[in-house]
Amino acid sequence: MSPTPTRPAHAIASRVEDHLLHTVGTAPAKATQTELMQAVSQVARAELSQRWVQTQAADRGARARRVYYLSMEFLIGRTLSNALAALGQQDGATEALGAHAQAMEDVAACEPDAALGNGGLGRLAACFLDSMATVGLPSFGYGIRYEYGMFAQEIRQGAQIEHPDPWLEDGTPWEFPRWGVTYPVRFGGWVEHVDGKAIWRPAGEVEAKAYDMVIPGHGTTKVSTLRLWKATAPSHIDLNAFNTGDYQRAATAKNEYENISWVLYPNDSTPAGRELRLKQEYFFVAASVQDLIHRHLGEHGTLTNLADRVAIHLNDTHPAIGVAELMRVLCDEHGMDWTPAWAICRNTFSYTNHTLMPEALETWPVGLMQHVLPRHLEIIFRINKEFLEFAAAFRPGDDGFLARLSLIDEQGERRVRMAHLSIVGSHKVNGVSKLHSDLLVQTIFADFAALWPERFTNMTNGITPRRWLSQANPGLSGLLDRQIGHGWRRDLDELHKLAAHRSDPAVQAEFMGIKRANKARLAALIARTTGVQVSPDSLFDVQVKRIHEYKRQLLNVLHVVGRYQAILANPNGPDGRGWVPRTVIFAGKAASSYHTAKSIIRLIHDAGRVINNDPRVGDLLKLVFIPNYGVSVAETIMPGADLSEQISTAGTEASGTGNMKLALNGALTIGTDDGANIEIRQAVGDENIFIFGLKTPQVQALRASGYQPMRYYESEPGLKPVLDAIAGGQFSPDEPGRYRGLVDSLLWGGDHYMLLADYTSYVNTQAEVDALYRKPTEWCARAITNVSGMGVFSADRTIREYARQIWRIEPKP
Ligand code: 26V
Repeated sequence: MSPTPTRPAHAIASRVEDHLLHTVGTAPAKATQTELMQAVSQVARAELSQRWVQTQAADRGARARRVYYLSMEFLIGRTLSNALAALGQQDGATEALGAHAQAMEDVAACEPDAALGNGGLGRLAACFLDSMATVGLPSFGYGIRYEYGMFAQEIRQGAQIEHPDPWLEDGTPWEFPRWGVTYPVRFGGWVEHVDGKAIWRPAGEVEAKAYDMVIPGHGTTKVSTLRLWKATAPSHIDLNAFNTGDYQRAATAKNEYENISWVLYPNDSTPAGRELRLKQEYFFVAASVQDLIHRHLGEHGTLTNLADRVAIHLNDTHPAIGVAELMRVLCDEHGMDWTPAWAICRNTFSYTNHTLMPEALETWPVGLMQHVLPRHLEIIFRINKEFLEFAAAFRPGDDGFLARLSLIDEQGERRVRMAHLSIVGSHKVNGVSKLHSDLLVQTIFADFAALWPERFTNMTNGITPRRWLSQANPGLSGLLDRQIGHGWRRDLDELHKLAAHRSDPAVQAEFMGIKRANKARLAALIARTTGVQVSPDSLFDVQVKRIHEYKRQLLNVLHVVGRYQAILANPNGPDGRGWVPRTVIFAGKAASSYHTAKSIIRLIHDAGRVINNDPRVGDLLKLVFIPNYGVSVAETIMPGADLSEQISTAGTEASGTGNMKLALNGALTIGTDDGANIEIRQAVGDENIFIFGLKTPQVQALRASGYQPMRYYESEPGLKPVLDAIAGGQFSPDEPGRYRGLVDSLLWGGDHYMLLADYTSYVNTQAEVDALYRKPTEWCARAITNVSGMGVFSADRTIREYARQIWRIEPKP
């Protein structure tokens, strides 16, 4: 593929000057980096705006079937470099900035991240938008325009401190406020039943205002739209208060409405059962449903063919109330009968599950739903009644079966199970890796799978190669362009061609040179953010992701402490050949109320302080934690990694996507037989990945037979001194008991994620990693093989599968 035709550089330069003067309002000669970022963004924005108008007109003209991707989270990151790449304006922009003696990289870094998501689920949604635009799928993303995104993480004395993220403070060049696209969203009140008709008498109302972000496709002029909703007070409300002169009351009232879109819920340790969260969910779903119905009626004039023209996708259960909302709109507002409405509903919706963790499955107290959405609760009860009648006929007399299937959990405080609503209301339900999809039908959704086996399917996750290779790793991209051509950006399977060069000395030398430069860049980031100097010649061992017990960052720390002790005990290395120098790099945020996760962050810092300052260790071992992990930080980390840590307990990580980003950038994986690691192993071959530890059935069997972590503590070589050092305060001499609880949760608390059972296998496999790293040409050949095998993990592949098998939309070639 030749990337989008490039505009003459001088044309871009003159437009930048123009925007500096007329849009930014500054003298071009005096423009700061931020002002230059603004001006260059405006140049790209204008071009994207044209593409947006053209795509919309084409889709409208074709009365295209569209997919609406409903997600509470879109973790976009920065937009400028991505937009310039899609428009073929990179060279022009670089040249224009050169005239101001500025580098593109520094100017682009002035843009704040749009961090409207927590982690994997939100970033996946952002990668999907990129792919939907690139494969030319008529599509909209719908979400919330949070005023405050994911909290910023500061580390103070080793502990995480959260700060608000006012990313919109200085405005963003990337949004298009859609004046006039506003919808009312109602809450509360009661329901009257008159002549068999339900009439909802809401107690309150807010307005949802549309703000669009244009999502450019790559190698195409197609774009997609991310429509985000902002909550505002209906104008008549505050006017009344102002008229009476009561400004204080007016301001308070306004806040009560507008707080709905203020802040992203950062809590993914346990779902927040807060009323405001439920209101957020309904707010963006109700606005989106009104918007898509308005568009559909404009094009088709009837709702009877809605399911033929519209696919609505639920990204996890957060938008699941949409099932009840669509029923309400069809029946109560458009007078449709229940049965045809229900058929439309089921044929329109599809749902992705992103986690097996029982504590993460969303439920809402019936009482709260009655209070916030009384009509929706009635609808959910009716859906449930008809569903349970159907299920009872399937397995007569089995009350346990019905109780497990019910949309209402009747144990204790009655709660609505949002996953059940999503499954019953959808025609397809998918997991995000083969293993995860299998486990869904074997475990948490087994009863539904017995009823409807054909409803369940797999869509293995993917990532966009534009951001995660082309943009993040220009060095490696250049090598690929020279060796296999440019086509991989739109057809990642082309990477296969690289395999033939895996042992070519010239290619290897270049590949290693690129990795070395990326590591130097990462080392500079580490020095800047942590003050620790690390050597780019050491093995860069990377674990970057949200901090969760099941992801087992603590297992990684146990290995680091074990290695520290071994270096002290044996300075000449385990076999007298010295130690392979390692830099162990962590990054990730802990949910603010997740104490164990925060304690793990603190332990990393405490252990790092001791190890990094021990003169006996020197460069042989460094332990660092890069603060404020997010999309932009990840773009520097991924290209600089040698080793990718994907060490969750088998059967707990739904897929992982960081595993794909790291392998795509030439890191070897050390990982468990979990999530997409399994498919990565299949893609790169067993010899090119380090898989260790218990497999899912073994985890299940060991748990069933009564796992006793203490046995491992007593018998596994090296484990006891590691745990004793941490628990005894060797790394926290100012507070020796600081990590007693953490260690006790392993020894006495059941070690739920079985760190101790996998410890020895992990440590032994790390020794294999060292052995391979001593042979640079062999390591390099394997790294190249990893890159060449990653084609299948393009989000373009994932989106084509969703389009064909779930949304029934054939993407335009
Ligand atoms: C996880 C957990 C884990 C235990 C405690 C409670 C809790 C609450 C929320 C979550 C995150 C659920 C949603 C999520 O982000 N899942 C991630 O989705 C990614 C994209 O499909 C996938 O690659 C990750 O494996 C999955 O964790």
